[in-house]
Amino acid sequence: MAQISLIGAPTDVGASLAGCRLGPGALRVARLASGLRALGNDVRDIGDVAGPPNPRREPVDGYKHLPEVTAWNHAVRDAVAVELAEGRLPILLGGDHSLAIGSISAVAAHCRAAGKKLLIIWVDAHADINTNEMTPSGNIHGMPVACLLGHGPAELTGMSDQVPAITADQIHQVGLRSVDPGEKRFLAESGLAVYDMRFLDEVGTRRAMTRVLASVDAATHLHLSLDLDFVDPSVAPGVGTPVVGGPTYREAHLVMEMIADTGRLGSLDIVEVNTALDVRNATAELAVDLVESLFGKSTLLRVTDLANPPR
Ligand code: NNH
Ligand code: MN
Ligand code: MN
Ligand code: MN
Repeated sequence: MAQISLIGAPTDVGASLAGCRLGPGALRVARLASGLRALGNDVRDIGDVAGPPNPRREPVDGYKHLPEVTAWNHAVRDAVAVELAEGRLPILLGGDHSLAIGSISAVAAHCRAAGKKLLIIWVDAHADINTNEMTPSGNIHGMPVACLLGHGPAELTGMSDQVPAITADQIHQVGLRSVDPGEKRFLAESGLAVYDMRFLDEVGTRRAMTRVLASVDAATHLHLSLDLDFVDPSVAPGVGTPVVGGPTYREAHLVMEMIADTGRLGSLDIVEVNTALDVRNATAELAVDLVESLFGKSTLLRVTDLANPPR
């Protein structure tokens, strides 16, 4: 059982389409907190952090809304750091995926201070490893992995206790199926572990996840960065940049269940839920279902329950 803190960051300054600023509210309406409490967790909702509105400006030097993205990420970084310092497990409710820069910068600094080994599982249809020179869009939600690896503007690469915030061996990407040409080169050069859709098809979700999690041990802090566009858009329609050919409802659940089984989840981002594009809040409800599995909800008793069976 975990001490969980929910942190809302209602913004879409890093995205292409407006609407994921409504994500935190949609996730709350889908009963995220009560779902987690029903599993025995202590849940504190700290509310939303604040930041500037979306100015809807054109990119400058290849970055759209860099000052606004920076401001939101400072707020997220600081809120996540406070909850981690109190020994709690922060869940960032986005908002767009650029917010993972602040969230993971705080997590990386925390892990270094605590002597923990950080492994980030980046679950997404996209690689999010663009730079201002490679980006097709200028949207910073396509750049957080590059920024965390030290490639980006100083405002965003310098949010942790060191630059780069993380190294390529600390991140494994799962579910990719839309990677821009510059990103393909960057991924190959950085040697980052990518389990793309073809890999999941050929090897199977279970065996792929066994490899993703192979290095996890008692000293590991797992951070899951969950972009809801990971799941096939037939199941997760409420996202700004849907890509066909994603995991089914059950395949996505197996990914969560296998992470749950490690018992090492230390922090989580839930991002890119775009309520304005959703159908009856289905994508927020899917996110809550996935998070319940991530925190151990299962059909049958789990091995870890046997010592302490629920009544
Ligand atoms: N790769 C594209 C870009 O950089 C799309 C990124 N969109 C995402 N990423 N939703 O997860 O603009
Ligand atoms: Mn993403
Ligand atoms: Mn994505
Ligand atoms: Mn439910």
